Amino acid sequence: MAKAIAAARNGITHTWTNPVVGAVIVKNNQLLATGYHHRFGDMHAEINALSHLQDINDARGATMYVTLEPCSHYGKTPPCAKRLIEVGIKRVVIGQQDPNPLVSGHGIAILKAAGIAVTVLNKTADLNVAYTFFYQHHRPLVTLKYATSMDGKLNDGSKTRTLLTGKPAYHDSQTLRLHQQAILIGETTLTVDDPQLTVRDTTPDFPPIRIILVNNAADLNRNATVFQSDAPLWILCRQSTEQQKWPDFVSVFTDPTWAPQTIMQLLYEQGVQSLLIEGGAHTQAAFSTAGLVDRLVVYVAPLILGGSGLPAIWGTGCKQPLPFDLTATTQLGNDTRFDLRRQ
Ligand code: AOF
Ligand code: ZN
Repeated sequence: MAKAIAAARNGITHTWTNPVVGAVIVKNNQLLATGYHHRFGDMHAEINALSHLQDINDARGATMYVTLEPCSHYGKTPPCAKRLIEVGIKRVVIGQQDPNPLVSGHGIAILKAAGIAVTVLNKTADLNVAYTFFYQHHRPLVTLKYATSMDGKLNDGSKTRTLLTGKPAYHDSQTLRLHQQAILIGETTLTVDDPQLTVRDTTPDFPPIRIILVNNAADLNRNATVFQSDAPLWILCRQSTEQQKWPDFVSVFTDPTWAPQTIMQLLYEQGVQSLLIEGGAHTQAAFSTAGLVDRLVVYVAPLILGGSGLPAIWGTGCKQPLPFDLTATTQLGNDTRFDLRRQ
């Protein structure tokens, strides 16, 4: 299974809303083939492993170790469970039952009905944290990310972007974006920071959807940097007073309040499994107090801003302190990254 897990990892950042999956085929204590799901829409790991056998007849009587339950449905590809039966696999060891209701338990049932010995280990859910979370909780896994000074401030109170952290933290935050399916900011951040919200250091196979929360879509400045990339851009507005002609990469959604729960519902319906919130203080407060922050990534820069800058979370008050567990601290040049997980 360790080899199947290592193979699965090769798919990270390429499989988009599909899980990363790895598979190995073993017979007479010999590793015959390894495979993984390379990219969204491509063949599944099990079929990829079978394709690496010298002779397909070698599959007869073999054991497959696969990190996720083999699928039972006709999706972009035919069901893997059926194929494993056809080629004569005798035993399947599964790392995790598939949380996707299309498959969950059905793949195992099909294999068992064909007389295949099946073992489920429950040890690979860490490979697909957001995928698993999405199907279990019916909303995306939410990570809140911000950078602060030593006195916990986001900016110096001026109307322009305050640069707090250095180059290593910048590159690190680009990697963080690369692993997300959507990035959300509020209107003040859009105006003050004028960000592009794209992944910069690499070209992602599937760029995260950029989501901006604004009051009136008609008031948006069309020269804003966010319009200079054609990565998907969703405008969540409370009103849109005129019929606009938007570029193809833009989608507009209207709701009078856009409460965090309503945003979660939209993202769930649209199949978005992970969301990164990148500001500002009010948006961060709204999601925190709604209990919708699952992960925190905080970059702390070694300086004091003082003055009238905004604290990281500002506006809506928490009824009681929100407890997190610290999972990692990383030094990035002069800055420190704190990783926390909701208790
Ligand atoms: C994958 N790769 O290696 C396995 C998957 O739309 P499809 O046909 O690609 O099916 C996607 C679903 O298939 C996915 O949500 C999961 O339930 C199941 N297994 N998917 O992308 C794989 N084994
Ligand atoms: Zn499959």
